[in-house]
Amino acid sequence: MTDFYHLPSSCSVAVKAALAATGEEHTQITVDLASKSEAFLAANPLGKVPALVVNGQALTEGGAINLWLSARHPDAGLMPDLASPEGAEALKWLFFAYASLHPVWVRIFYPERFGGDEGKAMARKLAVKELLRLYALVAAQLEDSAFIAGDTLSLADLYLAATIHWEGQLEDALTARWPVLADHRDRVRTHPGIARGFAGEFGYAAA
Ligand SMILES: N[C@@H](CCC(=O)N[C@@H](CS)C(=O)NCC(=O)O)C(=O)O
Repeated sequence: MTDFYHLPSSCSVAVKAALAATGEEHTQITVDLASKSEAFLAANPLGKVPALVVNGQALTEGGAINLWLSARHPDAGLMPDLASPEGAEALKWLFFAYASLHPVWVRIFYPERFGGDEGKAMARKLAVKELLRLYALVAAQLEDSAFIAGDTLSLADLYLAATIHWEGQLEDALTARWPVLADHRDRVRTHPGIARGFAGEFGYAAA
């Protein structure tokens, strides 16, 4: 039995997409961040999505959850052989997405955590600057390839495509500056197997 704790239009969309692509059976539980249930906090004491509870074992960290799902379902083709050069490239971008990019988005969503009430405007301003530096790398990579780690979709694409939808948080849209990001977002969210994960999210019609 698998329970998936999900917040619509958040980073947990990447796990929703991997669940759809792998066909892993699960029950989706929508989280209300303003009123966290005991079961959700037991799954992740930090009170963050995504969390997966598999036969009583709690899994957190979106990148780890998705790597585990992909290892369980190699036929879904969500990652190349990790020991190959392609695998190294896909892992590099997966960790870039979760370890470098996501924390910067957190600074934009919750600037008061980093600067308090007095410093939150500056915390947010510096985060936007850093975010643009990181998406410049993503955009440069996507000038030459359809997906972030080459011509085949991999797990980092799921997370990146979700985050590009958050550009409404910024004064200047990422996709206006880098149209390749819009192409990538649309390529991923309409990809066979993945599309069901994005359905009902970010204003798209439900499946
Ligand atoms: N390192 C965690 C971060 C998870 C995370 O920050 N999730 C956000 C939604 S995108 C959340 O639940 N935020 C609520 C909060 O920070 O209070 C992961 O990659 O899974």
